Amino acid sequence: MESTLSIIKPDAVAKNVIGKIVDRFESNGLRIAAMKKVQLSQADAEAFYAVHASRPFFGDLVKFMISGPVVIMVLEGENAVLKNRDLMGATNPKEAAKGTIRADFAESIDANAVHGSDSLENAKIEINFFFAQREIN
Ligand code: DGI
Repeated sequence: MESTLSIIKPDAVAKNVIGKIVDRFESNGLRIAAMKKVQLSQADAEAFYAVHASRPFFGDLVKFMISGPVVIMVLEGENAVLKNRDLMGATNPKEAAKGTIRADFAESIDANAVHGSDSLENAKIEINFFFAQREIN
C-alpha cells in the first residue's frame, strides 16, 4: 500500500469540480486518507515548490497557487503514486491523454487543475509538509 499527496489547484476549486476530481480517485482504487481545504500563504507555496525556485515560471507558479483555496489530500492505494500520476495526465493539458483529469478540467500549463507527488520519496516529504499524523486516517 502506498500513499501520495494530491492537490486540487485553485483553478479547479474555482470551477466547482472538487467532487468530480475526487470521484476519479475513488473510482480508480484510491482512498482519501486525509483531506482539507486551505488558502496557502506565499511562504507555504514557495516552500512547497522550492525545487522549482530557479525556474523562470516559479513566480507565476507561486502566484497561481495562492490565487484561491486548494484542496489537499492524502491518497492511499496500491501503486498510489503512479496511479495518481496516470489519472492526472501530462503537466501540459494540451498533451494530456484523453480522459485524464488535466485533459478534462485544466486550462493551461500554469492552471493545470491538480498536483501529484512524482515519487514515493517526494510523497512522504509532501505529506509531512501539509499533514500531522492525527489528520491521516
Ligand atoms: O508534477 P507536475 O505538476 O506535472 O509538473 P512539475 O513538477 O514539472 O511542475 C510543477 C508545476 O509547475 C506544474 O504543474 C506547472 C508548473 N510548470 C511546470 N513547467 C512549466 C510550468 N509552468 C509554466 N508556465 N511553464 C512551464 O514550462
